[in-house]
Amino acid sequence: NQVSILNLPFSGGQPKKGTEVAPELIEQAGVQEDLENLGYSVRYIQNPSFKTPPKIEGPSKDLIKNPQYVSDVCRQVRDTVKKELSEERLVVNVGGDHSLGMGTIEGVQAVYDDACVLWIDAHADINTPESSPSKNLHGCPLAFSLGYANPVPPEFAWTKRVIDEKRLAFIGLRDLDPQERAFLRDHNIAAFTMHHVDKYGISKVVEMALEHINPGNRHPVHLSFDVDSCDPMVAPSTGTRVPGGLTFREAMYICEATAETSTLVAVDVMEVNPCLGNEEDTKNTVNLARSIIRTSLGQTLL
Ligand code: DIR
Ligand code: MN
Ligand code: MN
Ligand code: MN
Repeated sequence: NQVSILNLPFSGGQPKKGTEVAPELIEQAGVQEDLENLGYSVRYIQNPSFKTPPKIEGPSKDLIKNPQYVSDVCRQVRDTVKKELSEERLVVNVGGDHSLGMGTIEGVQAVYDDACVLWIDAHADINTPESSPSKNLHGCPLAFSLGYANPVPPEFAWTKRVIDEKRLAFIGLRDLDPQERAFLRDHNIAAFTMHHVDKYGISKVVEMALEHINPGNRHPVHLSFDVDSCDPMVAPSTGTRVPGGLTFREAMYICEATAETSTLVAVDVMEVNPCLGNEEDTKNTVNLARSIIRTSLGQTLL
């Protein structure tokens, strides 16, 4: 029972400073002790070098923001995730903004090429650099992992189509851009919005999502959790708050149900921004991140 916590202090995929300080605060909240109490032996990996963006800009800077910086960091993340997983450790990726997802997915798929991805988010993060209205790369990671970016900007030539649409499901969606809707519909991707959570309840939604991507529990699961999937009352300190999100318990239920499958290999906790909101907001959002980690790694209420 070994787990590696990757501290990913990075905010280059979106314009608001602050997500780069989240991993440190989440760690200080007690994640390492939580996981040790669950019986894991923990390796804690710091990546302090992400903190200062190098003054480099790529050829695609008019198409998307910070392409070279995001690409360099995500590539390093891919390599670290790959290395830790290949030593038969679970990996907890603590962001940082969600552009990091292109690195965590590639790292997971390099070791478990049949792994499925459960993406918990208010957003689908499936914009291509061309379709993105914001030109922020945290809205694009899945387009790279699915091979939708055409052309692929030169900085991201290392990305590949590593997941199949049938191995991907979303929960929590409620803010989609036009091309994102088209991708989800045209490729028949299992996209559970907040409407579905209201209609069926969270337990049925999680069951349907897992049954779709992981029938018979035969595949490794990569859970990628953007805290903006949660309601702004639950996760106030995040960069793109959208009303009408998951409750704290609904978020925990997703983690509990994933843990119960015993197939989890990696979990990402992304988009905590401690610089947004007041002290209480930051404390609550950091604690949410801590709870997502320990619950998806097996902590139960009883
Ligand atoms: C929006 C917002 N769809 C974009 N995405 C966010 O910038 O592409 N993802 N905030 O978490
Ligand atoms: Mn996201
Ligand atoms: Mn694959
Ligand atoms: Mn989001």
